[in-house]
Amino acid sequence: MTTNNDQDHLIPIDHPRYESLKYRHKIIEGMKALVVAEAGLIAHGRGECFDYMLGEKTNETAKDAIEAAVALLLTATHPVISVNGNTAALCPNELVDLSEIINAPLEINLFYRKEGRIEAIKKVLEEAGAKQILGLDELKMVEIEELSSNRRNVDPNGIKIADVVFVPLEDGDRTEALKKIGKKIVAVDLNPISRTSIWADITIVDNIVRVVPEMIKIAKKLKETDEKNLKNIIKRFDNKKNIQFSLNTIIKYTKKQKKKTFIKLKKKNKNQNLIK
Ligand code: PTJ
Repeated sequence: MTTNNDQDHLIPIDHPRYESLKYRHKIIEGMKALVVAEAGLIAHGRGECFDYMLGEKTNETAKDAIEAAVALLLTATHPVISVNGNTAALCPNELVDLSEIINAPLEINLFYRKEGRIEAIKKVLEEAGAKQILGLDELKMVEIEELSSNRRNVDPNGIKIADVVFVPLEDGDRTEALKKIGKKIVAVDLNPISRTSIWADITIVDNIVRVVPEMIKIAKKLKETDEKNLKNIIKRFDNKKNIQFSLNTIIKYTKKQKKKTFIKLKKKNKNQNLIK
């Protein structure tokens, strides 16, 4: 008998949407294991929609943002990687590798609190090789007053003292609040006009599953260069322009698809008329 748990075996590797279905499945399995919040499924769907309109690939605009992001994280005194349910389900191994390479601890910070979620995410990260995880002991957490959501509880050794916070897949409020208390923010958000995207210092408009491996690659390279070079990369980067370029990519891609679809529809109508 086929059950929901067998769904991954049903995706043939040559399926044209294999990659997308594979990550959908990770999110579904993550939700069953309490790693992903129910709302995480909806957030993923929203991300998929934007990814589709960006051509589902890492473009040059995103690569520029990734390079600047890595440079900023490497020059930070206390960089921190904030981990939520979706990111833990989608790319745990890569998050652990990035954390080691850029020397930034992983801190679990959740929007949707539910008993067992922190433990479930901790397990996933530990299985991926994480040695140190922040944000685990709720009694030791301190509050960020500027924030009213659950995310206000942060680790005193992590986000609280961080100068640069990496926040992949965020809900709107936090970036704004963290900016107000003087943190620099690197965001990953497929929606270039979300509040997070607009408030962040560096906005990477791309899918987290492609971003983190690319960050690892760039970090290995940039670690070999000097501080002056890293600072120049940061100085050259213009987030406002980068967001505009991402929006242009969506517009261009949509126009191209519109043309292609019209050609297909024309052909289809012709064939149907021939059959008649
Ligand atoms: O695990 P929790 O409790 O901390 O909750 C995590 C979610 C993601 C559910 C929570 O932060 C949330 O509700 O976020 P939002 O407000 O839905 O925003 C998530 C943003 O991430 C949206 O703008 C999506 O387009 C974007 N997004 C979704 N999937 C991806 C993505 N961006 C990059 N890569 C993705 N795979």
